[in-house]
Amino acid sequence: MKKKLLAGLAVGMMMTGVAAQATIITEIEPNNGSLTAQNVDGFFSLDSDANIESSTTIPHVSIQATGDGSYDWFNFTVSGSGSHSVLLDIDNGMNDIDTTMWLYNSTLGQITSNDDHGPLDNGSIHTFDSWIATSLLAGNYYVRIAQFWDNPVPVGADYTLNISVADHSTTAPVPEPATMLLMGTGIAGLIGARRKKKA
Ligand SMILES: [Ca+2]
Ligand SMILES: [Ca+2]
Ligand SMILES: [Ca+2]
Ligand SMILES: [Ca+2]
Repeated sequence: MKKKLLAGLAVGMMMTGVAAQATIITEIEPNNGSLTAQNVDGFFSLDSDANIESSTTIPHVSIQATGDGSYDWFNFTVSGSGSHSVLLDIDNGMNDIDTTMWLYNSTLGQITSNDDHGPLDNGSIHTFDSWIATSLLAGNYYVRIAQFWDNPVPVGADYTLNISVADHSTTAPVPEPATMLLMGTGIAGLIGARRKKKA
């Protein structure tokens, strides 16, 4: 019983460490309209991610989303003078969902939309995954995800939305030593539990 508890703790700590490094956040429902859009401003980082263009130089956030039969709205801010490059990249949509993606300004004026994108980028296995590369002035913006052409995201259909915004502020990374210490403690606990059983 104790050993199982320790093993669970160790795995939990390791998963926490990995999640913090990869900067993947989970979609929070209900985000079915602009009023309940999920704001992602607090989760940008420069963590290396092969599925995201220029991940170590352009701040980005990854949202792991799972459909529940509703539209999915997300909200982010662009800051600073002049225009800033912004990339909205759907990965892992297909074969679950043929996405369509809309970009709106703060007053819900449509800026652009995209259905499919080619050639394939890292993280997508089909050109049906959406992609918007644009340049935006400072302001608040909305992204809406639908199933082609304009239908709610089907129940259980999952996808990843990567939002990259040049010059976006990044969150302080989880301190490496603390993560390593947590993982170490978990592993030490596991070894201790095994030794006790053998003795
Ligand atoms: Ca990608
Ligand atoms: Ca939703
Ligand atoms: Ca993609
Ligand atoms: Ca599409």
